[in-house]
Formats: sequence, structure tokens, C-alpha cells
Amino acid sequence: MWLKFLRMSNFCCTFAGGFRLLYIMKEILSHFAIWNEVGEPQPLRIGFINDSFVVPAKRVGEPSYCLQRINHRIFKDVEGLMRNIEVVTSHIREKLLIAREQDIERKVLQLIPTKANKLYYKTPEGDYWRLYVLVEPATSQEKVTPMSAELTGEAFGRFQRQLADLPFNALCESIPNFHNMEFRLQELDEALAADKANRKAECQDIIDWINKRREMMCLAEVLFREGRLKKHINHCDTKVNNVLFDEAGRPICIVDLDTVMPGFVFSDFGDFMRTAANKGLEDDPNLDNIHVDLEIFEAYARGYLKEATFLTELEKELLPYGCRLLSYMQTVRFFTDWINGDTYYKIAYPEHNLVRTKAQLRLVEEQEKVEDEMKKIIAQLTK
Ligand code: GN1
Ligand code: MG
Repeated sequence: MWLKFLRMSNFCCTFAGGFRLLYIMKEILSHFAIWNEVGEPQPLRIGFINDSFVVPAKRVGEPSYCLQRINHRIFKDVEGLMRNIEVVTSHIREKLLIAREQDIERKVLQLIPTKANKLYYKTPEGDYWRLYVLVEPATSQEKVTPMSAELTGEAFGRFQRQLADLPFNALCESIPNFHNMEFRLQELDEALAADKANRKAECQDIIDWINKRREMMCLAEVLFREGRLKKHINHCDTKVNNVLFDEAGRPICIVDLDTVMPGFVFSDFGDFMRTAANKGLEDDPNLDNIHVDLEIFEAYARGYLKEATFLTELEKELLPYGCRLLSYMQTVRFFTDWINGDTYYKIAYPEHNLVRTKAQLRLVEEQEKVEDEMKKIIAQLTK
């Protein structure tokens, strides 16, 4: 996929400011400690937050790189964010080394420091850039099969387990309260009160729908305060396309480590289901396409439960709830951005955030319909 993106885009040559951008990126690259000769950076259309570019090796067999401009409007503590990524990748690498694994370069991301030995380069204009070795050959998928879902479940379960022994204070919250439902609702309330883009009046039905589910969806925070739920280190963005697969179709590397932080296990379980166990798209304009794919649900849950041996009974029981929670949270987040006038997510067309909101809202409704079936599957898998 990464390379497919690369071929698709001639942005650097066609875009009017492209030559200037190329020049700037060459300058930026000169600050990183890369040893081989590289070609022109090419944009990689992936993710809604950062800007990513592939920097191809000039000679076959040498490493290519992924250059990223970190969105520091969103990641306000870039120092903390980059320290998190370094801690996580070193910890996983150490585990792989101890286990004498092969092909470690493809199994965990590797940051390239700057010549001044920093994890990022800050330009005089105040932009932050980082560089990874490109994982290749590897592909990403927008849709999974039951087989790849099960393997991905194992991969994310293993990822959580590999990080489970990190001391709790080893990582900061790169975005404070990132998957805290109470906080996300508070943000929505503030957006609605300000109604900056004057869009509130036409959305009363969505507001009512969200309000009806508020209390139910804040359950995890309540259970945490009561001491009944724990936090684990999570990836916090387990979208299907954040897993890279090898030539044999097996997950090889988990990418996009910006949001690795302590949270509830639902974050990772639910977010994967939100994106993969949906027969429609995250932003499907045709709501009739949106249905829960129970086959994918079962396959991922089977893989995940094999590896996530640390779950409590309550956590297992609440996994189906976690799916709804993450879809509801994403509904609220897309909707908040719509109300705010599209200031957070990159959009492809003016109504994009509203379309995304409606698609996620429908997904919650579909998940509500099959909650009992999901519970049965989990009960079967854990008995
Ligand atoms: C953002 O940019 P990307 O695709 O990695 C967002 C996630 C959302 C996702 C919705 C830092 O992820 O939390 O779930 O969009 N990341 C951030 O698709 O907000
Ligand atoms: Mg992300």
C-alpha cells in the first residue's frame, strides 16, 4: 500500500508549490543521520493528522524512509510524544532480540535520530519532522478477511502484552484524555455552546441521539473511578490500516505509534472492530452498507483473546460494549469537528465530517442490534 500510494501521487511535481516543498524537504532530510543516498520525497496519502512522505533509496537493497511532519497543533507535547515512541519501539525491539526473532527490522518501527541526536527536527518556522526507516516489503489493507483479522487480533494482543510490563509512568498521554468519553462529550458541549460554524440548528436530531446514550457510554470512566477497571498500555488507533502485512499476508509490524498510552482495553479492541468489522466504510455515504461483520468480529476476538491473557473477567465481558463505545466516541469526535467548522480532521469535501458522523452513528445502531450475538461469541471463546 505504501508503495501504491507513492505511485499514485505526482504531487511533488505537479503542485505549484511542489518544487519549494521538495527543496524544504531536502533541507530537512539533511539534518537526519541517514547514511545512504536517497531520491525525492513523495507524498503518502495516509492518516488524517500528520503529513507523510516516502523517501526512496537510490540504490536497491538500501533503506528507504518515511518522513513525517508531526501535527503539533494536535500533538502539543512533541518531546513527550517522541519519547513515548522511542520507549515503545526500544522495549519491543528488546523483547524481539531476547526471543531471538528473525527479521526484526520489519517487526518494529525504527526512528532515525537527527545529527544532533534528537528524535525530531524542528525547523526555524516551528514545524516538527521525524524520520522512520520504511518497513518494506509490506502492504496495508483497508479490509481484512476472517483469516487476517484473527492474525491481526493476535498481533494487537501481543503488542499490548509486550508493553504490559512497562512502568506506568514510562509513557505520557501524548494527547491528554484522548479516549476519555466524558472529556469528549465535554468538548462537544463546548463546541455546541460556541456554535462557531453556525451548524448546530440543523443537527438537533444528532444531538438528541448522542444525549440519549451519554450515561451508558461513560460507564468505563465510572467503573475506573470505582476501582473496578484498570488501565493498560494501548495503541489507541487500531485502525486496520495501521498494521502492515508481509508477503505471506501475516501481520508484520504495527505502525502509527503516536497515541500509544495507558487506557482501557476497549480502545484497541473496539477501534479495530469499528473499522474492520463494519461492512461499510468509516465515511460511507450510503448508510445501507453499514452492518456489523460478525465473522470478522469473531475471528479478531479469537486471535486477540489468545494473546491477551491479562484480561479480567469484567474486561472480557465488556468487550462487545467496547465496540459500541469506540464507534460512539468517533461519532462524537467527528460531530464535534463538524460543529467546530472542520478544524481537526483533514477532509476531502465540505460535508465530510457530517457524513463521517452519520456513518459512525449508524454503526453504533447496528452494533446495538447485535450486542447479544457479540456477547455469545465472547462467552463461547472464553469458556
Ligand atoms: C485519526 O490520522 P489517523 O488516521 O491516524 C485519529 C484517530 C481516529 C481516526 C479516525 C491523533 O487517526 O483517533 O480514530 O483519525 N488520530 C488522532 O479515522 O486524533
Ligand atoms: Mg493515528
